[in-house]
Amino acid sequence: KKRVLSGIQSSGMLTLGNYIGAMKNFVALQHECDCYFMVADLHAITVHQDPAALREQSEAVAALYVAAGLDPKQAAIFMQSHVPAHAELGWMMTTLTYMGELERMTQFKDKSEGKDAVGAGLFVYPPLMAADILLYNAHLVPVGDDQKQHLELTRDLAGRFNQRYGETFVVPEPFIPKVGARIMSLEDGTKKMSKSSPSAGSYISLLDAPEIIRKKISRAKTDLGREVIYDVQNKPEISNLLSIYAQCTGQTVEQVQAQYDGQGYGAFKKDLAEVVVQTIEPLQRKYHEIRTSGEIRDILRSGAERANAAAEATLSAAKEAMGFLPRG
Ligand code: AQP
Repeated sequence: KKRVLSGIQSSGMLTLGNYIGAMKNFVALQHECDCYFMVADLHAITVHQDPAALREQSEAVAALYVAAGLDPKQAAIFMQSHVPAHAELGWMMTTLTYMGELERMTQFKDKSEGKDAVGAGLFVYPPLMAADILLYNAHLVPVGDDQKQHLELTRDLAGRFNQRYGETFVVPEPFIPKVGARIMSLEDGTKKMSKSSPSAGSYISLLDAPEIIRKKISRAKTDLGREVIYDVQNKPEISNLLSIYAQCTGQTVEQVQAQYDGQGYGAFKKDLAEVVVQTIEPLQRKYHEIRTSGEIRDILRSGAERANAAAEATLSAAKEAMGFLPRG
């Protein structure tokens, strides 16, 4: 069986972008692969988090995994901070990484742009992400398009470690969806939909009430003209809405486009809102059941046990290869 590792930061409420770009694939892979899905709380603190909010968001992300269809009996669902090996191997990978490599990361450039105080954690985030993946010797990493560059660096670091210290890690492959790998902001079709955006109208949260979803979609920016056509270059906003529609209904973008041939943006957006509500409502029902039952703590406890067992074995091998003295 192929091994899979991925995660989502608990830096806010998950968006439709996280669902389409990442979580849907987590669910699809869980039966055929040996899966580990973490809530990336160590990554979340690369930007300041209020402690109470971080606790709530972390539990919420774990519950959303289950609500979206992850089965804790199949996949290990765990908090990154419950597996200390992440921080340890993260440090080891940081020492293998060049400053120049980190300076080239577009996510760092985007997130630090215009800020005068930028946390060092944001800069060294990629080697921690490499450690996350390499600890499980993951073959596949289901992520959205924005993580492609970090994954390339992970592959380079795995290769560098193996070359310097002997074969230790599996070099992982990205698993990126063909459509929906980059869902864009509802207010700007050139920017990624992001859970930590200061503007709530730019994203659909998985916990937004149906009326809010309808309002956000009706206000979503649309390109000039009135034809519902998929053309990312000239019509980025309507193309994004077409991808969302297609991803929620399981149709191709061409099918959706044909369905709205000759109809204006208004009719399309109205239907899109219903399609999104229908996708999210069952997930929300399940989410509230899970939160009320309190079962998430048990799920995380057993997930952490499985994850620690796998991660500690790899960490020991990596430490030995690097030349650390065994504790005896
Ligand atoms: N807009 C998106 N479209 C498709 N996929 C997306 N992902 C994120 N945004 C989109 C994918 O979701 C996974 C988890 O992302 P993350 O939490 O690790 O951080 P991120 O990529 O930086 O996502 P956000 O939502 O923008 O978070 P913040 O605002 O905290 O930085 C990844 O697989 C990602 O590709």
